[in-house]
Amino acid sequence: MKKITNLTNFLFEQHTHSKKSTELGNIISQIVLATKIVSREINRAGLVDILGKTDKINIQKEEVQKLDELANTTFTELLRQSPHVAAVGSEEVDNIVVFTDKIHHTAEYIVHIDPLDGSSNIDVNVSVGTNFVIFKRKSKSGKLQKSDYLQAGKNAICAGYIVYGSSTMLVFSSGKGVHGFTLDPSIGEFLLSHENIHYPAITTIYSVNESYEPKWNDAIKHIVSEYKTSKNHSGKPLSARYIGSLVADFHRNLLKGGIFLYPADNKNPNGKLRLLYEGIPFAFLTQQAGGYSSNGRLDVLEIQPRELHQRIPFFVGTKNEVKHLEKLLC
Ligand code: AHM
Ligand code: MG
Repeated sequence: MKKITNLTNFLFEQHTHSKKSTELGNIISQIVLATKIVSREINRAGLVDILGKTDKINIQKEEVQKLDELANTTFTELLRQSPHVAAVGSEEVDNIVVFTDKIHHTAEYIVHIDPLDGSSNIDVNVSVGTNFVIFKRKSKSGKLQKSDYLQAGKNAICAGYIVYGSSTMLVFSSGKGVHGFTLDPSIGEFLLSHENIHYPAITTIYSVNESYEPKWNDAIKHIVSEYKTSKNHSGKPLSARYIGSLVADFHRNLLKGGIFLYPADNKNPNGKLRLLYEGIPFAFLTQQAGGYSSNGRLDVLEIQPRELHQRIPFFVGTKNEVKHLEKLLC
């Protein structure tokens, strides 16, 4: 019989019942509970009044969708219930949300989260996701410092994403490989379904929003044109696949072998995707899965964030293909 394990037991076993596994396990349980609620709401979104926009604009100057708001409130409030979470940085909120209740006095962890990624796909029944990364604060106690929540990805202790697709799947790493858990709705549990995920050796897919080509620089134009020929690093033309939900594009490329590109262009000189809760979670998982991520010059895990909503050009996928791209861009 196939081994049946849920996420918290798995984490507990991986970290040999240590203090870290108890604390992380508690935070992950809160994320799991929020995920089940958000997944339920997404599944019945067409039936109740939660599709469409609110009348708000977020810090990114984007219109806030009702599901964005619901996901943000659900994740933030459930993380607030964990005594180990000191603060949450969310795509939907201008500033870091610091928890100051009594239960958080000894809290040591910071969670950065994009509660609902792929907003443009919400209303059309296409996969969306949630991405998160967890850091441990650097200062031991007292007021939370910028240096506690603006940490480079190489310091992360755990990262993951949830893809709300034909099934709901949570993929995570706490530094000991990348593992996928699928929600079994009949029992309401995430069960281990993909143990030790690794990028395949061969790249078969490239993912980029090619409608922006007129705004790219010549190097990016050249690299993307190579993907359609045998001149790329893989030596064979690649297939194009682009969903427009980073989680779903990343998940497919991780399982099938692909490279995802969101370059800077002359409209977005720093790219579109945000370093802390979009770049770093996928960079961390990618490193654990044997891949590589770059902003075109540097390993994303080496970049020191200067601000909460900082944007970066983002290239992520199989190691050889991303390294090849980096060489052509430098
Ligand atoms: P969001 O966080 O507002 O949903 O934006 C991020 C999304 C990513 O999921 C996706 O990779 C990208 O934006 C798609 O952008 P574009 O529509 O410009 O291709
Ligand atoms: Mg996003």
